Amino acid sequence: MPEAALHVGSGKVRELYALDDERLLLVASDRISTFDVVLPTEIPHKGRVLTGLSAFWFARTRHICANHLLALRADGRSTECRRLEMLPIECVVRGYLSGSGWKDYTASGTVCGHALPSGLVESSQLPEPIFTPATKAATGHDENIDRDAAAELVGAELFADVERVSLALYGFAAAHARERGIIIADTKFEFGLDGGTLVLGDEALTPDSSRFWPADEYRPGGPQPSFDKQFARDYCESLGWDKTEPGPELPEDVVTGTRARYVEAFERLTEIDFDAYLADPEVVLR
Ligand code: PZK
Repeated sequence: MPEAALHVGSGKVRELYALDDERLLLVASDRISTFDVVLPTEIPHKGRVLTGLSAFWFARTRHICANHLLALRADGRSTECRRLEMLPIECVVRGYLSGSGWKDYTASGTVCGHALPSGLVESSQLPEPIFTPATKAATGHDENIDRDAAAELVGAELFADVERVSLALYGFAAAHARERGIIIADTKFEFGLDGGTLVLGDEALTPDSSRFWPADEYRPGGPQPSFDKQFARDYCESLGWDKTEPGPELPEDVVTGTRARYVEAFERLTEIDFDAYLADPEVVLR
């Protein structure tokens, strides 16, 4: 637990504390959400998997963009971060057509002002990755916005920077993951400013901030199985649950299978044994 730290925010599955004026502590829990509802059953080590993966990407993308990571704590689930002035947009990059991108394409043939070729199907790979910013909705869901609206919110110069950096981060990570059997279909970055410098914040390139798909099961033309959450989703669907609060408890075999998939994603992407991470989290930074 954080020592004398003020709780400053809660996400669905994470907590944020202030350490001092310059530093925050981001703590990832083992909670899991499906269909946007947090379930009552935890997935052991899920928070450590996400924290370790995020730290791994921060360490390996410093040549592309500075990031907020100051220290990874020995518990493996807490990161000390530089406090930033966060930008008011979600920086989403899509390499494949899924979720709200697919929905917008079916309605208009465009996503966030990007005109896309006709004939694409659900989960199609895009001719090239696109930057599709969204507003941060206080309640409910983020709303996709076009480049003019995003540039209005952050300024034209900063918009150009976050677009270029987001595409470079996604390109680097998607190529790394694809070589290891994982498709990163899309991902969301959050940036902030430190002085005038653009800095990558939040968690990055985790299964909670991205869609991870098993490459060997990729079949465009419909929704793809989630690398990490598919067992939990399938179980929830099998119950006929109406996807409103409260979510169902997960049985032990679903918990075990889901945990194994998170650990598999970690080990494939980092090429580090997860037990080695638990023994010494800083292995992901080296
Ligand atoms: C910041 N959030 C999201 C909300 C969470 C996370 N480095 C930073 N500097 C300033 N603010 C933030 C960050 C980061 N990361 C992130 N909100 C503010 C959030 C609630 C719980 F765990």
